[in-house]
Amino acid sequence: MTVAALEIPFERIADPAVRRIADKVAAGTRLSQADGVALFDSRDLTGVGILADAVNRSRHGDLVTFAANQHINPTNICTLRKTCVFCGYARLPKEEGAYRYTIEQVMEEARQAKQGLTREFHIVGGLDMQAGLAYYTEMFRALKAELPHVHIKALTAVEIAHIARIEKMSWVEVLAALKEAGLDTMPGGGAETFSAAVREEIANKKLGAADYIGVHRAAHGLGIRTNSTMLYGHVESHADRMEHLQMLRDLQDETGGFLAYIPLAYHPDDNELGKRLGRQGIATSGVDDLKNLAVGRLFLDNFAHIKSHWIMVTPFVSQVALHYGVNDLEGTVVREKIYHAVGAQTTQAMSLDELVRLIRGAGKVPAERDSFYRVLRTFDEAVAA
Ligand code: V47
Ligand code: SF4
Repeated sequence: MTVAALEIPFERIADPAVRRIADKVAAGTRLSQADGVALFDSRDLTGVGILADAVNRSRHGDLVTFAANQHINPTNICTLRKTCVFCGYARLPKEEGAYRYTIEQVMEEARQAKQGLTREFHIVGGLDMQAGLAYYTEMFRALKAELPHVHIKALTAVEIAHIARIEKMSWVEVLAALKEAGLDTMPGGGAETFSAAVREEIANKKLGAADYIGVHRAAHGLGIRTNSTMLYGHVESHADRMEHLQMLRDLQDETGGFLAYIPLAYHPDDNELGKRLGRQGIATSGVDDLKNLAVGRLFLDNFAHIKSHWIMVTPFVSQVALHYGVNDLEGTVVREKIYHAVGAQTTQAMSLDELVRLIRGAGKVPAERDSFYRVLRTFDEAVAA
């Protein structure tokens, strides 16, 4: 989608290396992995941002979208609990804090959507041996029966491969059964960083890069659109980041099935890797957060949408990111009175009014979208729920 001509203010880009890349962008030449590394290496954050902003504006103008979604995590029991050393969420079955919802518990949580604005459930959890195909097909059927208007975005590629393994089925068979039960799209989690050396260090038992791509290819083949992610800010190099983005761009060339790219900032608290790196309390920097979003916008020329996850990088960095190539914001959006009534923390959800204010504060036009990025309503003036 192009809404305007690409206009790059070259004179505002200080670093000659970034200006050379701007020439390529202006000529419609694809960026190489080496270009991506040069952008990450450059100290001219402003120049990189100006370039990404120009590309974003040519595609989306001033429009910034968000979806009203509700996250549901049905189980935190995970067989990889000891080997994904960056994860603070998973538990072993008998460990304190371990839980697996019954379908009724999932429904109780989902019913909050009845009075609210929720149009999408984002459902992901651990690799739980007791959560096989029947658990999820029953869950999706129950959700669709009671809340048919809510889109189901569920299960990462890693969870799909796990279900396939425990059920002794192929990925395609699992995906087809889930689709039939109500699965609409899939989130992009589980990608981490594709480099084999990095995976060996942070997630040595997790589904490998080729299989993550394989599951997404299988989903796209069945008409299931998916998102993509990259976990950054741990032990990966700039070259590792670009190898990762190359694999995503290649699959997108092949299938066109990705909806969005979401770089995920590594959080070092309450996990083994953070302790090992001596990084507890030291999250990624705002500069690196903005760079990851901007380089994603520039390198992934075949992706329509770049999403910032404000829960991970703070609402303020996400707001600034709207000038660094980002056209979409992720995050639970619940009306204030509703999420306070159910006891949610303000740090886990943002009211619609707050989100709209944040986007407007960046000089942009907020718009609510559906899960396929179709605009449902724009907020030109007063917020009307
Ligand atoms: O795959 C785990 C990441 C992901 C940590 O597709 C961590 O729309 C930071 O993928 N620090 C799950 N990140 C979340 C995810 C996601 C989020 C929002 C939207 C979408 C989408 C997908 O969270 C995991 C992993 O990469 N993660 N531990 C951590 N310590
Ligand atoms: Fe955590 Fe997911 Fe790894 Fe399980 S597979 S330990 S839930 S990151």
